[in-house]
Amino acid sequence: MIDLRSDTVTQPTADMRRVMAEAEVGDDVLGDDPTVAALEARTAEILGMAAAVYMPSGTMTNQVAIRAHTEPGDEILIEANGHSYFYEGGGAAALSGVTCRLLSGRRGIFTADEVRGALRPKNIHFPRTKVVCVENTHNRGGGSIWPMETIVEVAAAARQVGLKMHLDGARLWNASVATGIPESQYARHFDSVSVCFSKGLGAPVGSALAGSEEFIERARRFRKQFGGGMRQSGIIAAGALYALDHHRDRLADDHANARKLAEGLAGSEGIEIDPATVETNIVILRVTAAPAAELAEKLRDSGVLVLALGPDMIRAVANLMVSSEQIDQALAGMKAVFAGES
Ligand code: TLP
Repeated sequence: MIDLRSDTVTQPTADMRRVMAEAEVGDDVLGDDPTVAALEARTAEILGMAAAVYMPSGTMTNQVAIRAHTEPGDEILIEANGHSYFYEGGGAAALSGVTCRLLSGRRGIFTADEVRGALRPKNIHFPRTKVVCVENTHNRGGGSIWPMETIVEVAAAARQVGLKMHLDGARLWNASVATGIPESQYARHFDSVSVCFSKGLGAPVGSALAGSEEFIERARRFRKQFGGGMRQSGIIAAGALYALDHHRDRLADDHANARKLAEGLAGSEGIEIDPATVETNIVILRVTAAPAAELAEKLRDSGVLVLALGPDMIRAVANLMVSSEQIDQALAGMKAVFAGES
């Protein structure tokens, strides 16, 4: 099987497993795990932020960030396809008691004017808006990269009225590799940044939330409250540390593979894809021949795994487990299925 469902399917390499097996560990809830502490320090350093805290998942880092920036009854601004709204089980409502005001972006990207348009006067009738959530790269936007000038403008609009900025940077590594802009240059426009180790980087578990010392201290309290305090978690943090130092640059291979897939599929019967929109490792296809779920089933029969993300939307994600040769094989299978030949 050629597994293009997600970059979350990536498995730890032999070298990564070796480092994990030998990791020094301790009880992290008691502050005793040296490997977790090293991962948190390294993440904060890469992002140019004061502190970071390790958690089991990207969902938890986003939800803890929302909780730490708000109080029940507040409101957050997020794009309508944003992961923290779309794919986190209604966590913002359930765990933080906040409402989501949805902005309609283009490929996940919205403007400062759209933020300004959503601002409310100070009045007892309204929820208090607290934070603007940005996702870079944007998952349902097709791995799209936020232009730096748009980030700067959105951050300025937010700051002007005292709103905080949160970055869901699950795939910030991909944005940095694609643009050559260091992660820290993106991060400096945000009050909190969530990054994932278990996607393109190939580590088995975990994400980190970074921010000021004070913010991270507050986040640690909510991590515990949400059940994310871990013991001897250095064994998984070691995989993440290894990935930070060894697997970031190789994301360029995934980007090349995604581009190759998109270029190979462009113009095929039964689908719409503009390869110029493929900026990182995610390829989103509009399918016209049959419902996406049906096509995904047929692709499975021909040895290619993808996800149907909507009635006419299929996502293929290049990742560490898929070689350039396998992309060629996947291409042949996909073309046949989309053309109704198998
Ligand atoms: N995304 C997963 C699914 O949940 C859709 C995927 O396969 O892409 N932020 C972004 C931008 C994400 O894409 C994801 C995972 C998360 C946060 C959540 O990370 P986890 O899965 O660790 O909770």
